[in-house]
Amino acid sequence: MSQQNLEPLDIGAIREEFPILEREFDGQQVVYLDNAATTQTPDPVVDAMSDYYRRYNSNVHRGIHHLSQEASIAYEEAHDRVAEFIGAEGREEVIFTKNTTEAENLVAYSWGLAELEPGDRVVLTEMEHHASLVTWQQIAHQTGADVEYIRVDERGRLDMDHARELIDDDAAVVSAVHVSNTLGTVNPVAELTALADEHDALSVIDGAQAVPNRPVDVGEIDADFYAFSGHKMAGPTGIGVLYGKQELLEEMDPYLYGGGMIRKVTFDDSTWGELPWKFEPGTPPIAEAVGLAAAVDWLEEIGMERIQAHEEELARYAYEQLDAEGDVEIYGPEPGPDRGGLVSFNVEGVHAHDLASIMNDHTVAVRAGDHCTQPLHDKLGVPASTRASFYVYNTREEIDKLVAALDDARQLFA
Ligand code: C6P
Repeated sequence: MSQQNLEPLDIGAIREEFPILEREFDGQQVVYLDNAATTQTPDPVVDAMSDYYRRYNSNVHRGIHHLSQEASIAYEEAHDRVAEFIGAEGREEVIFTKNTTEAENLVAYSWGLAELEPGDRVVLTEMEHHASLVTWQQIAHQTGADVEYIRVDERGRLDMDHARELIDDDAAVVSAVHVSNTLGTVNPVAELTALADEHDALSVIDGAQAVPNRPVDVGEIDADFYAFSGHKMAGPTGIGVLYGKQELLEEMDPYLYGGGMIRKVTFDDSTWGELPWKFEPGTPPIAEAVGLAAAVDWLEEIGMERIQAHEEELARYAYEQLDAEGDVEIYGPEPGPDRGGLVSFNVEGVHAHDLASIMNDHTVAVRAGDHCTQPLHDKLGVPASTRASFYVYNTREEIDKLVAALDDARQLFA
């Protein structure tokens, strides 16, 4: 994408909306580089949720009193806001779930259990997060379908020749991550959904690491389903989104049953309500929906292109600084348009957890572990990696602090 014409972000002003970033531990200000796990929440989002609790907290779709009406309108309009943000046709295509994981389970249980048969092929990628990998693996065990994985090459990119081999007429599902939470790779998801479509396979895209930091248009990607989480995009925990094409959602049975999702219930049977409520039984995440809509407003006001440009710039800087160290192995593609805003790495002779612990002594928050991509780490030949992941409020100076902390780790462990 062209970064030249984009006005740079006013990071100072943005940071003022995140009091948490001023916190200090042992006299050192926190450097938060664990944004792929959860991003921080700006004041306008916290204020929107606080306003809900202070002024119109009530259950939705159940009461005819004023408070319930206000809560219901806010909850419903949050669907509209998210639909507009991702280019969906309308609220019918936006289902609120608990998180990306639940969104993936909804598709796998509701569509997968009903439709998969022995001999069908479920095509995943070797860089899938456990949220889709484990889910489809288990549904395949239950239905007799086979799971195959599109290979990841030595630079952390998908082998698209292998994808074309696997996505043939036996393929029933293609489920792929948009941006890898471990390698940072931005996958050619529109190409994958087109291949799936050519062979009448269902396409499911995990957008947990994409929607927070780049413009995403589900119409352009043309996936049947697209999943993401509120807490990775400046929104609250406890809410995720499953986008689904309306005609598919109409045909599918619910994944969870209960109140709020039915049309008619008798002692013998039940029928289902309208979309999206058919997939949202029980009391939904109302305050969280209000917070998510506020997060979308906040992100759009900054501009998704500018956020993407800022993250790409930070990822490039971090990659180059770490690469210059000599004893650091970095996973995933070189900096460029197919690398998102995170860098996973290992320092020779230092375990990832020890490194993260030294980083914490410097008040630098990073994640160490397998990042819920165990099979990918097996393939990389390491049990764990350390990951620095960036967001709209991070700076080059924070990356310098991360790099400076490496020396301590070497002295202690290498
Ligand atoms: N990754 C991390 O990398 P939930 O926890 O349901 O909100 O999101 C699950 C999920 C699904 N797909 C991808 C690509 C993800 O990165 C994640 C969450 C976090 O630190 C936690 S493992």
